[in-house]
Amino acid sequence: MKKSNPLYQQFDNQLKSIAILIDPDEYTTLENLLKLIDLSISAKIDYFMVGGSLITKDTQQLIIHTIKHNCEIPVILFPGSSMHIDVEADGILFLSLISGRNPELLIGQHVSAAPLLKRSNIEVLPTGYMLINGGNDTSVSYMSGTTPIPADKNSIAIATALAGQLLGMKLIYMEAGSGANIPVSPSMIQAVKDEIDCPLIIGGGINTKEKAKQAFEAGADVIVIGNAIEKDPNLLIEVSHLVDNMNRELLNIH
Ligand code: 1GP
Repeated sequence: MKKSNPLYQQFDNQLKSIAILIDPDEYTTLENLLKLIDLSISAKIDYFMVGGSLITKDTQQLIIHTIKHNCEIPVILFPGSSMHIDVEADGILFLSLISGRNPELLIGQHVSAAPLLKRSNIEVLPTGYMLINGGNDTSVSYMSGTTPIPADKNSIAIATALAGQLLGMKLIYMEAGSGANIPVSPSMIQAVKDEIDCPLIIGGGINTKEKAKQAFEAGADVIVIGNAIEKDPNLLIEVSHLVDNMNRELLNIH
């Protein structure tokens, strides 16, 4: 028997959350990783996500192992392929790239990964993954061989997210791509959030507190920050205060 669904319950708790994305290819030193873990503990971040669309270094296992031994923050795999599974992780975004038409990323990789996942204790989080045009070419679009949804086509985003939900996906992740010039627009976030019932994750190009605030106010339940943390560690503290205030309001605590 698998354990119950603690991660999914956390995602579905109606509160705002922050996830830090660690790309194994961006790993520099153990010292820097430990600093990031300390910072994440003080900022009370909710999740670490580890992974990326192209992994060329063998650092993922070390990163996950180090996090698991230094804090209680859950580690969620953000895999680019079925080869990127690590049983030490707490959960996996079982991503189906529903904005694309690449069968490998809609079902193929999942078939390869399913037996290992079934035998593991990793909590599987079925996720409809949608690429949205962020104004520049991104690794994820190139590596997946798929065309992102145009940034101003809210109706396509809504229909795609709804299809994902009707197929049984438990989370929807709208992604402008790591380092996107333009994050997913508040208008698209709101349009999709108004139509779906499941938690909405937003990532790609969120590099200021204002962009984080806009995404949350538009309806994001979780925001994912990757690149920006390396450049400005204070951002994490700022966004954490923001989330804290928003959650206090949601819980009506003053
Ligand atoms: C990418 O959404 C994540 O998959 C994070 O993007 O690196 O731009 O924050 P950034």
